[in-house]
Amino acid sequence: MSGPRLVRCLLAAPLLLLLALPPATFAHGEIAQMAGIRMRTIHWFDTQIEPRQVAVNEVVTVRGRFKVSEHWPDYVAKPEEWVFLNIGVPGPTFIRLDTTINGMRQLQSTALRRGEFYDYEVKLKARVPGIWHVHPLVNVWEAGPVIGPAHFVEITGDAAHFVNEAVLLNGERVEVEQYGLRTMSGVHLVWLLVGLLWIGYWFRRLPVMMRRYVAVQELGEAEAERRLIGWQDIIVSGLFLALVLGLTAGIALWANARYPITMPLQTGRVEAPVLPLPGALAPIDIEIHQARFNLPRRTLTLDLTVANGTETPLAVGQFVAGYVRFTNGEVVEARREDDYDMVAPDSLSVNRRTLAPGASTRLTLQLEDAIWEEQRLVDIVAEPDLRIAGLLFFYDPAGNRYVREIGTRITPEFSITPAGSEQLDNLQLVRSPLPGMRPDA
Ligand SMILES: [Cu+2]
Repeated sequence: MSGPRLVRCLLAAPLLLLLALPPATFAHGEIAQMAGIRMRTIHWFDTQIEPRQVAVNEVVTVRGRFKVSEHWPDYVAKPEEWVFLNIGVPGPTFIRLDTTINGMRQLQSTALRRGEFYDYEVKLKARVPGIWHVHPLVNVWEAGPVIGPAHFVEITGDAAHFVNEAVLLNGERVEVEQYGLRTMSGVHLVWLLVGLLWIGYWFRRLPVMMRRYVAVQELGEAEAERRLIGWQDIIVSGLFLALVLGLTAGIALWANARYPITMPLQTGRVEAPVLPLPGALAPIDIEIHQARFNLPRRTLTLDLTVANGTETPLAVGQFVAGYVRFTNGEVVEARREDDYDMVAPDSLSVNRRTLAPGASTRLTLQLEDAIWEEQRLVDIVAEPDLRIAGLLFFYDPAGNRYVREIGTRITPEFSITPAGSEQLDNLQLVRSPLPGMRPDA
């Protein structure tokens, strides 16, 4: 084998290997988004997607709550502009019957306020059989979708039995799946035919390209054009132009006569009302002293002081960042339903079991779970804004729940026991926290 050929073979070998061994797909769409965006935009909780098994035409309800983060990144378009609560499913496998946010119907775009809690409910009608991963999601204008936690819903039955009837404003009852479909196909076919005729005319004598190319090379552009395009071509082109304009006008006139009453798609937005979440009003103050993310241990350690202004002892039960929930097994019961369930049961540990009423307590919280890796939230250490946010849930002995959002810069650690970490902790205890370590609020 000659030298260059050998080199080419060697270069091609890894490519061939790639072709021969297609990599398995582990990613699941949602984790492609920047971790910082997922953890600092919408915090989803109390998500319910029920029932999980339905037949075609049956209704699935997606409901839950979310908080629009106070720590919304500066580089992401703001939710006070235009947002739309939607459902993330693979294609039109459901149709959406109704959506409400804080009890208000939401057919159009809406605006959400940072720092507020929202209750939502979406009713879906099963359309295409299969097993689908159903997420609630909020589309943010110019920022894209912010996805919520998902569950698999199985649709059984036959897609042919799907019914999507609607009564029009003129009283006509129509089946939306087929309504106007023949007209649309007809109009498309007409234009396809016009396009084919146009191409057919110019390609009627072969070869087309080479002959013209040679003429342009030999005669120059102006002379070639004069000789190649004759009177016949000009007349045919004129006829085509007249045909296109005539067809456009004709189809428009026909459509106006056939459908005399039409309504344009509605734009504009309706702003979702703000209703305070009872548990979010309790007098609990949190000061963050330090937040460290240990990459090899997949652990976030939060060093905080919690001032419990309520009249009851509290326990830290849950931390929700974006769509991921970290729960404290001693306080909150949680179960992982499938590999894509975004809950990490028993992943939250606290060095103090309860926070006495009326007192400030220094706490160390550890959130340790492989879910950081699975959901690619560890990528936060590679992002230009090392900051996270999340909701801390406290529980009293009566089972009442209190919520506070925290947000902070984090310090990444790249070895299991970073040198000097102990001394740093002691320093932090004595000194006031570094400016960068303070909560953003
Ligand atoms: Cu999914």
